[in-house]
Formats: sequence, C-alpha cells, structure tokens
Amino acid sequence: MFVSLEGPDGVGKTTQVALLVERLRAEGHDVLQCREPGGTELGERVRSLLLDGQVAIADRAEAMLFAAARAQIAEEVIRPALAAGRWVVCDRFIDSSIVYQGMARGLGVEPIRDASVFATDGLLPDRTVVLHGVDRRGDEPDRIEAAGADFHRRVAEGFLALADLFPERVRLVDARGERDAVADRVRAALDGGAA
Ligand code: T5A
Repeated sequence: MFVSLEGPDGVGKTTQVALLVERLRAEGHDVLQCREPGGTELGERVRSLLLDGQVAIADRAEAMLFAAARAQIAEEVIRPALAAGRWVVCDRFIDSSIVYQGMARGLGVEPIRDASVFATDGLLPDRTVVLHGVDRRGDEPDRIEAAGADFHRRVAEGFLALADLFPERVRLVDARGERDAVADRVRAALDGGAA
C-alpha cells in the first residue's frame, strides 16, 4: 500500500506522517517513511537547490527538478519497498507538483501530471490524504514559502480541487485541532472514509 500526505506549506503534514507511521507500525505493518523531494542522495541535493532562496530557478526548470527527484525515489526506494510487501508513507508526491507547478505556477495540470508519470514510470499512490484548513508556517521562509500570498492562495485552492480531479484516490482531511484528533481522521481516510 502506497500512501502520500499532501497539503499547503505548514499544514502539519510532517507531523501527521510521523503519527500515521507510528499507528500503522502499532497495527503490525512494515512501513517505510519517506519525503519528497528527498529520500535519496540525489533527491536531498535537489531539495537543497530547490529550497535555496539564493538560486534562480525558472518555473519549468523547477518542475523538471521535482520530477527528477521523484524519478530517483520511485526507482531506488519506493518500488523496491512495495515489491517487498511493505507499506510506504510519503510526505508529498505527484500532487504537490500538480498543485504548486501545474496550478500555482500556471504550467498546467496535464503536462505536469504527464511529466511526473513519465518520471515514475506510472507509479501513483493508492491513497492520497490532503490536509487543509490551517497554516502553521514558521518565520524563516524557504524559496517556495517566500513566493507570495497570491501564490499560496492558489496552492490552497489547488489542493482543495484535487479531490474532484482524482476522486478514486484523494481524500480531504481537516487539519484543524489537536494532533491526535487529526491523526484519527488521517487513519480513517485510508480505509475509505472522507473526513
Ligand atoms: N514542492 C514539493 C513543490 O513545489 N512541488 C513538488 O513536487 C514537491 C514535492 C517542500 C516544498 O517544496 C514544494 C512544497 C514545499 O514548499 P516541505 O518541507 O515538504 O517542502 O514542505 P512544508 O509544507 O513547507 O513542510 P513543513 O515541515 O514546513 O510543514 P508541514 O510538514 O506541513 O507541517 P509540520 O508538521 O512541520 O507542522 C508545522 C508546525 O505546526 C506544528 C508543528 O509542531 C510545527 O511546529 N503542528 C501543530 N501544532 C498544533 N496542533 C497541531 N495539530 C499541529 N500539527 C503540527
């Protein structure tokens, strides 16, 4: 089972990824936790470039760098884990590219989705949980967090639109409230219930 957690910056994904992995392991599942961009030597280096406010990166170059990092983690980490029967819980995956690059940067949903599907040779999550409803971003924005209020409004709206675009795998979960209450909703969303 391949699960991705998604949402705007500072919505609490990283916190919820850790709680979900803890819960799944307590249920007896063998779980691999990873994040995007990252999770491989190449991916972590690409991540540093992408988040560095001192590096000029054109929108299409940005999209290709995210796709390259995804290609590497798909082949090196995620596919082998799934083949071994493990669960994989990933902090962001294809939908971040669809929303940030496709919608918020305006490069288009279809070309960005196609580029990512090419990069991963068709690997998609079985279930994607999109967190929404809060913004707990810190005080030191990285290159993408510094992109401006209009950009982040388009990101927030884009994530809400995902459930209509991909209803078979995407579930929206309200991220407001205590960590454990949100974690209950995230876990329930894997079983098919929307929150
Ligand atoms: N990106 C990524 C693209 O543009 N395209 C792509 O294809 C991909 C893959 C990656 C950046 O790259 C972009 C998106 C991003 O801008 P990231 O580190 O994955 O960067 O993304 P961020 O969302 O910026 O990660 P953060 O760690 O900043 O935010 P999270 O993970 O959403 O939030 P989290 O869990 O760190 O929580 C934020 C704060 O809130 C607290 C936490 O302790 C933390 O202090 N918190 C709560 N407090 C109270 N109640 C709760 N329920 C709380 N839950 C968390």
